[in-house]
Amino acid sequence: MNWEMFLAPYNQAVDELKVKLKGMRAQYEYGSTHSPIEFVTGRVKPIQSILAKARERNIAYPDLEDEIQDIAGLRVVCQFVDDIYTVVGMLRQRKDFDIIEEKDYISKKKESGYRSYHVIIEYPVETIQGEKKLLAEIQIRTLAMNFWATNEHSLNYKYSGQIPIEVKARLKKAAEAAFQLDEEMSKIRNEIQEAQAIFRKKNDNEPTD
Ligand code: 0O2
Repeated sequence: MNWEMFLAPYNQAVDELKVKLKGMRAQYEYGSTHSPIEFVTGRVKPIQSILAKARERNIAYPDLEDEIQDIAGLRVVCQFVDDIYTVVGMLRQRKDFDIIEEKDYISKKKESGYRSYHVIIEYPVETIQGEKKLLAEIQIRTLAMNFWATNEHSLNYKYSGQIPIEVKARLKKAAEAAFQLDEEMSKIRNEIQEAQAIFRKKNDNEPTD
């Protein structure tokens, strides 16, 4: 198996999608309006993780491309829960990829406490052999959801997926706290955005050397 060749179009897709999603944020900034996107990250799944997922699910090589939807992964992090739905709405309108599935782990969180909105897309990459359509997963979540998921992911890694019960219980409490934080921030969203608009204006008016 030539991994470099297999992963090349996925690397290209992640690079291109990062530019496109960051471009959405930049367009809001030029207009000096609140951006629903706080930041964007992207990664190609490490080979070891692809192999582990394939082993776990009994997936053979030729089916990797169809069965593992997040070999190309993008993450859009937002300030507020409502921003997530604004981003999803914008993704639905785009003409440069097709959405093939949406997984709403916000209205229905996972057993672990995980919350996030996943959009699986079919993205065309131009290669020297012609167009290649591949799957990519865009995870859209708030800063609070991201904080929780990042920490839970580290613990899962540390304990090889077998997090002790007492740590699991704490993670559930933390997930509830993150949910409450999102709720409270949503309630004072207008106040926060007014303050941020004042900062933006002040920075725009300040002379640059
Ligand atoms: P990594 O290391 O982030 O790449 P499905 O077939 O739909 O049941 P699948 O294909 O795993 O399951 O899709 P799902 O559930 O949407 O999860 C895909 C990715 O979402 C995961 O990739 C994680 O990035 C994230 N995710 C899902 N559940 C959890 C969770 O409970 N905790 C955390 N921290 N992240 C989660 P990988 O390959 O698991 O991991």
